[in-house]
Amino acid sequence: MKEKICVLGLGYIGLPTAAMFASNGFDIIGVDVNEKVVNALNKGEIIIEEPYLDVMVRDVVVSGKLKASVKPEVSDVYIIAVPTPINEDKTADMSYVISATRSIVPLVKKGDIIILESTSPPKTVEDIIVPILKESSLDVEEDLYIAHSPERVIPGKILFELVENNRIVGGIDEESALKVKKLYQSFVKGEIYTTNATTAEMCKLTENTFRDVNIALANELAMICEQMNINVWDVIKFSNKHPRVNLHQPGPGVGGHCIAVDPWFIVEKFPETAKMITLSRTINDSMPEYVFNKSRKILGTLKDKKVTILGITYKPDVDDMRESPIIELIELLEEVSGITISIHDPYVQDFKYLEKDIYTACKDSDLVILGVNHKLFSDANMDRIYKDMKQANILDTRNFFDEKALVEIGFNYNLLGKGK
Ligand code: SAJ
Repeated sequence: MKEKICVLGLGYIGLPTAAMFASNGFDIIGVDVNEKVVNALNKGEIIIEEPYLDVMVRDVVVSGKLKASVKPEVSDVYIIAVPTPINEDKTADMSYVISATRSIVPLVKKGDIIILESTSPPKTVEDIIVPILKESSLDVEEDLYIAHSPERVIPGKILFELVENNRIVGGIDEESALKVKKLYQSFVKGEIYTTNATTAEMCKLTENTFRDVNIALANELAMICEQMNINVWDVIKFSNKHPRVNLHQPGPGVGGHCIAVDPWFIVEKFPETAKMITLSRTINDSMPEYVFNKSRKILGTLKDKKVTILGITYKPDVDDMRESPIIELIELLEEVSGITISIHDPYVQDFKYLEKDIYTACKDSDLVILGVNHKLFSDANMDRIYKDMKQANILDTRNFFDEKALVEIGFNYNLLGKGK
């Protein structure tokens, strides 16, 4: 008999995970505190954008394998996939994890499996999950199987990566880890490595910190290369030809709910020791202001000018705006007196200054800033944009445009990380 699984949290991770288990024959009850999400889901609809997820969800709702509710139900497995946002003081807000865990205390029975998927500070399973579950009448270590199995999928490719990626399962004991490994093996094609819970927590944070530190290095190199009047994108491209070098790309900052956040979960626990991690966060967080200052230099002054931003999501080809550095850039621009801001993003339906049409957004503009390299932008007729702009200045923060082609049209092309 297949187990019944209760997935708590139906966001970017919980929902695809729930749908994936459901389409592999499990009975799933998906739980979310947001009634809108629950009602939509019970009609077979989803309110997030992720390729192929709508089709998969519709199928499993129609077949009765996935149902949604605002309250958890007695199940055999509980997967906690609620958000772990960051507080103002850069500590993790664990309130959703805590309340999700509390909500299953009255339901858990001997032999149940509890999995934390949410990215969490080290020792969350040991210091938060296990003590809360001890509020039940069970002998937690004896009766329950508990593990952390961090999600590692990338938005935009979630369904593919859920199946193909390797996975880590960190149990409170070996038996827990092996039980949870077996469960994920029902759909995961990648390797599943077992370890203890704290190691698994630290692996997830380390992966995203690795990326953040590398991006910070790329951003620092971008600023250095500008001062030397050379092109950082060439420096990175050619350096990466070395077999043991893998530099990341510079940009206007780091967004999303993962890379810009997770390193702080290590810093929170080890503020004195985590020096490089803290510095990397600071460098990446300073990039919107760097782009703002570069824009000012291009125009002399931003006062009374029209600035157009192409792309405001946190990365290309997604609708996700969480922690987008471009939003911070917009906030800086808003402080300039007399400025007109115009935005075009084909993935965003609802935001201030938004123009549905790229040409309207660029019309009479003094500066176009390419914030995110959505592939769709390559369809734009740059001749037409050039003709309609008041001053044909472009600031490309992603090395997206073909510099030669734009210069030929007549643009004053500026690239982040390249001096004039
Ligand atoms: N970025 C750069 N330069 C780069 C790469 C990225 O500036 O060279 C920026 C992007 O523009 C974006 C941000 O970093 O603003 C993060 O984007 P991303 O595509 O690197 O990562 P996320 O946040 O979408 O997803 C990451 C992934 N982690 C790793 O690749 C190690 C994903 O596998 C995780 O599951 C996800 O975080 C998560 O949920 O933690």
